[in-house]
Amino acid sequence: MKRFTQLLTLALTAAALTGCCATDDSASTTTATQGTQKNRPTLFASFGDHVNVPDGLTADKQGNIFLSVPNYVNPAYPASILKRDAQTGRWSVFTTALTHPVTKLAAPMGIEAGEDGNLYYCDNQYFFNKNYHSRVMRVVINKAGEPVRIEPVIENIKLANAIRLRDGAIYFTDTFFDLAGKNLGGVYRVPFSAFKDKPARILPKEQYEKDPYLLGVTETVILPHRNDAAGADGMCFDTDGNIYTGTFGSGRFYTLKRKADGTYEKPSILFDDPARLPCVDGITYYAKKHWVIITDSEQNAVHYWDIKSGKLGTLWKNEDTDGADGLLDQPCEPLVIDGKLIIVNFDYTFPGLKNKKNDSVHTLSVLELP
Ligand SMILES: [Ca+2]
Ligand SMILES: [Ca+2]
Ligand SMILES: [Ca+2]
Repeated sequence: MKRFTQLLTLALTAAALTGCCATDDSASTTTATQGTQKNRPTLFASFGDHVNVPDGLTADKQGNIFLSVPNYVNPAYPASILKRDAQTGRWSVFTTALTHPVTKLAAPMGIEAGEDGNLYYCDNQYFFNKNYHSRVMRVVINKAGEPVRIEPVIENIKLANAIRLRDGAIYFTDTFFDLAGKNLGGVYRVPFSAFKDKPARILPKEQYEKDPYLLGVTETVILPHRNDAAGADGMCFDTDGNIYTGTFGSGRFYTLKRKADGTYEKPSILFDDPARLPCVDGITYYAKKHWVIITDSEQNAVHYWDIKSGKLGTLWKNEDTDGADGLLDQPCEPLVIDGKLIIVNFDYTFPGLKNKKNDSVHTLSVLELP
């Protein structure tokens, strides 16, 4: 795999030299189109078509950043995981993603660096086949930091979306249950012990109430201008281990409170006003302010939930754009690193979003956190 990755990196470097190179921290000179004028995002990175749809972000202990790249717009470019070297700031292909034996495609979404030195990611097969082909995958990494192999650890998922690791378990969201009359999504917890010998399997959705791995469900109230039933999308913990999640289709924002014994209360709604928050995509925790940061794919916005005051605020919002100057173009996963917020622009549009075009500019944005 190392040799293949090196060859691919060389090929992509050559492509970059002909006009699609990644850049960091480029200053922006154009003015904002709309929204809160402070916190204006700037361009963090821009890629050629080998990154035609990026999604997830994580950082390892050394500060290297990993970006998952499902490439839904043009899967002729293989789905992959890119790495930004903490020392040089250079991007390269860390590995291509493992394809599914039925769909022959891969689609890495939420990604998290584990304490064990490996990478874990959600493989979203739902856009190719809705019949439970999505999985949680592990990229096994050796002591030299090179990827050795990729293997499934959790199977039988509908739309594996966000992933977090904590207390010896994988937590992930499944965005669709596809049960008639109920627009459900779910948050799952699968301990590492459950996939020691072979991949763990969650139950089919008809049996969700009996699934020992299911922590709780979300419910989406469909917005007419979107007609999107998508449920639980992003997910994070705060320092006390409480979980936050929200629905992509309607922006209903939930918490699952951690009990003293380490189990979780059922989800309770913290905020439910689609006029202000119509869509929850990526979620991350900003410890310094005790905020949950939320990207809003519909409105090209970044919001925050102030846990102490129980109020929603907006850091930034802009109109439709291709993102070339760093503005948001259907923002998905955010990452807090070194006092900055890096935001991936998914730019793979769905009905009713501000983003009207899967354009040819593929970017990450960055904004300074207060
Ligand atoms: Ca997502
Ligand atoms: Ca774009
Ligand atoms: Ca766009």
